[in-house]
Amino acid sequence: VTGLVLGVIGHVDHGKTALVRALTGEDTDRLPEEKQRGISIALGFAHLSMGSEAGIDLIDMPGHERFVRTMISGATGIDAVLLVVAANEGIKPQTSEHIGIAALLGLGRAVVAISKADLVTPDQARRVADDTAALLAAAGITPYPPILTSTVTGAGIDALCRTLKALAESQAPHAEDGVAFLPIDRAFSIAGHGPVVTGTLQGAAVAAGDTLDLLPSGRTVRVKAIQLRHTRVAAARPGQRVALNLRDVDIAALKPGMVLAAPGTLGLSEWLTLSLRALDGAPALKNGARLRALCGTQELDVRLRLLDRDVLEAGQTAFAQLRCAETAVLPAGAPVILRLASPPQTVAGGKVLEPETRRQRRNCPLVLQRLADLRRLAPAAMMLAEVQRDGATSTTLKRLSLLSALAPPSVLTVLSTLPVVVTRSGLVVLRKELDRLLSQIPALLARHAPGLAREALLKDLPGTEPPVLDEALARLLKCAAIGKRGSQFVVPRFDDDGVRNEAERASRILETLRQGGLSPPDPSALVTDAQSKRAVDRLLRDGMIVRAVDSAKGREILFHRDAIEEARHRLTPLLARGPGLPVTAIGAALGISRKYSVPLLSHLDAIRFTRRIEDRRILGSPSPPA
Ligand SMILES: Nc1nc2c(ncn2[C@@H]2O[C@H](COP(=O)(O)OP(=O)(O)OP(=O)(O)O)[C@@H](O)[C@H]2O)c(=O)[nH]1
Ligand SMILES: [Mg+2]
Repeated sequence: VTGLVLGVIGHVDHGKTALVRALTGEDTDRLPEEKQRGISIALGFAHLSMGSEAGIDLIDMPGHERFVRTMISGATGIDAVLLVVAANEGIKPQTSEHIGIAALLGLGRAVVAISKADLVTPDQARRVADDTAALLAAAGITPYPPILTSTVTGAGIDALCRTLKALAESQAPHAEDGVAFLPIDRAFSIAGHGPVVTGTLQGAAVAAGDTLDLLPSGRTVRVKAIQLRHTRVAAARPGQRVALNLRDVDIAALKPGMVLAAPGTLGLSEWLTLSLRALDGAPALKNGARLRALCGTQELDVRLRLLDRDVLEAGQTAFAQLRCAETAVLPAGAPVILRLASPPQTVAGGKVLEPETRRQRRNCPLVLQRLADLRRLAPAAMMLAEVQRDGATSTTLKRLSLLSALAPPSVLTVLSTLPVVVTRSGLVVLRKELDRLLSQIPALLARHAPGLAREALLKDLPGTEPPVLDEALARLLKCAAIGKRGSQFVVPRFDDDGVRNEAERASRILETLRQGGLSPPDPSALVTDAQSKRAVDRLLRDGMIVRAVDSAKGREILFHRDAIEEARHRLTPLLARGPGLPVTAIGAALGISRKYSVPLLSHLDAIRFTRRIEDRRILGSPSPPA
């Protein structure tokens, strides 16, 4: 059981706050103004315990039409809704609008409470229940059978409670392999503790001590402590309502609508690309229309750019872009609700397909095909399509993480199942493109004595993208398959002139291994005679090089100690988070094949830098500072 965040929605005065109190004993109308006017203004938070750590977090939304924006900010990240409709009034405008918003947010699960059943006959109450169920069904939401309730007589409260628990028990766990993202819905300061922000955590877990980006300001903050329902915890998981006590930041710098995100994962979007749907009954939206966009707890002025039509009619689905007057901070997949400023009305909504993008050409088949892929394809197929379509110049690990909303280690895991290679610079290229170059370049150089410069190689290898050529050259240099003299790439000549003694031989082997990095030449190429064997033994004894063994294959590889250091340096951030990585993903991250990654990891396991759990590696016991 993972717990559930439930939004309580419905028209003003239909008894939402009264039901939350009957269920939880908590009064969520806390503000003096709420008491005085008898309506909810701010979001209310209450908790329905289920006897275990998992319970239901209720978010009591205001129903008044002036507070629909507040309702939308509260609906960010919720799992399901409790729709409240008063038996004496039946369906009213914000009943429909809230249902429309729930549907646009992609919420498929709902419980219906018909409130104030004490004020009408059972027949009348049942009619309202039937109307409500039909309205939800028309919006694509299948509710549990409606429950007739009264907070005056207590009727139906136990039944409602049981249904909510059934809903919570069937809640699927939230994925944790995304990018941690917290849209801030409240920010306040607690004497003696400092600034606190609250929200519904998404994407990935956050732990005390973590560093996060505060956006849009871009500053770095640290999580001092975490609370779930007033209880201090070491870490919070996606889908939970959290309160984060922060350090390295002043309360004045924290506002609702800002976002906390895992470092370096999210940027600012001036342009967002969306898959959009117009609500039934909404007025037609023209290309260029000015709208208010509500995304998470952010609210922005935007201009609509329809990519596949000139007018979006009620009920239609389209690809569109939003140009934001101020920058938005949203991951792919985040829901966006669009409203008219006046008269205020929810008209459309959808999901972000591509954050941090630029203006796209309208009515362009290539653009539309790509967007259809982004909307439709599972991560692996989507990533392969991106690499095939864009070539090496624009597909980076960072970009794929942004498009899939998966954390970089999870992207590497997906990529390890695909015929692609991740270069040192984080480019993702098709393996066959790189392999082609790895075989062509030495042959080409052999034909062009004394050698060729990079530009000449580019000209002689038509269709080659510069970053792929650079990766191929770097790999060939590393394994000494080619050499470099000045700006010329050459095929190496093997002459042992000048190698007069073992020490000189040792320094030469050491240099070859240093250049070979994480994919050095085979030991058999280095150890050719008794002298070179003695040299290698000495280097091993001195700790200058490391022997790593793939015991299953009975193969060994010699690494320069700098290469091992480099591997540790690059793997630490990737392994520090999440559930660890399989060998293939680690190989992809380091840009090396299994021939090198398997012995490397068995060495790293042996020195306790890594630890093996099933097919994955995590960081081993912390090594003492170097
Ligand atoms: N007779 C009767 N009155 C009720 C019942 N539930 C709530 N009320 C009354 O209806 C009024 C509105 O109740 P709230 O719970 O504040 O309504 P709400 O949906 O939270 O209103 P907003 O948050 O402003 O949208 C209050 O005066 C309640 O006492 C009920 O079951 N029976
Ligand atoms: Mg209320």
